[in-house]
Amino acid sequence: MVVYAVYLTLNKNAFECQAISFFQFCCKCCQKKQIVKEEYALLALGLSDAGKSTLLSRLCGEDEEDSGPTNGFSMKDVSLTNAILHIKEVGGSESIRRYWHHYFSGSEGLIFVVDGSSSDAELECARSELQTVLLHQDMDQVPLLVLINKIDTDDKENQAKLSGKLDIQSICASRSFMIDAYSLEDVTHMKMLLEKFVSMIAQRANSCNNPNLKEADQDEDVIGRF
Ligand SMILES: Nc1nc2c(ncn2[C@@H]2O[C@H](COP(=O)(O)OP(=O)(O)OP(=O)(O)O)[C@@H](O)[C@H]2O)c(=O)[nH]1
Ligand SMILES: [Mg+2]
Repeated sequence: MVVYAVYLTLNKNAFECQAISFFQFCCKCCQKKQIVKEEYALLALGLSDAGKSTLLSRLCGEDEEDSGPTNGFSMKDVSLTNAILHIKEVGGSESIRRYWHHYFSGSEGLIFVVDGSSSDAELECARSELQTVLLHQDMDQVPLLVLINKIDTDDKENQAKLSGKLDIQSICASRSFMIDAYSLEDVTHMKMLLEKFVSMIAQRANSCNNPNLKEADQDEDVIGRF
């Protein structure tokens, strides 16, 4: 060891080579530990006051003050264990809804937030707006995640009733979709739903690239349904 230290001291070049090798070794170790996450561009829509901004702030770990209605759009990056989501929220007021279609292009998944305490008329409005979105050519076969809030997440009967009123299954036809309720108090559950949704998006992308998988995937399309 002492002889080696003396050798390195005397031979500056050898010392530099050893230092570079050690540096390269450290870099390789760090690279191995890095988990490469897929990134997805998602769109978050829903009527005004549905809870989109609040949901995204909570997912980002922000102390959300009531920031008021979103005028135009806002962007948030949400980090999950399996992916990074770049989520664009567009305001849901009537005056903004007519511009929603400008934000469709490039979306790999749609999150549609519904206020579970809405009246029947409001639910019908949400259903009709969602249907219009899904019929747009830029949203063709884009996977859908419907998230219902402001209700008891254990009340499966009420959730099923809301799901029926939204009539998601028939407006989705062959599209991949999930529908579930969340509570702002349970961020882990919210993230778990998004992770499932990301897996659904990835699965659809794979089956589009490999048509042989398409038939086998069909039954797996509707997950997280009440
Ligand atoms: N009880 C309850 N209130 C919520 C929940 N999510 C949002 N809110 C409240 O609902 C109101 C509207 O929330 P926002 O997140 O601003 O709604 P938004 O969908 O972003 O509305 P726009 O930007 O106008 O389209 C706020 O007062 C929130 O505090 C929820 O899960 N439970
Ligand atoms: Mg908002």
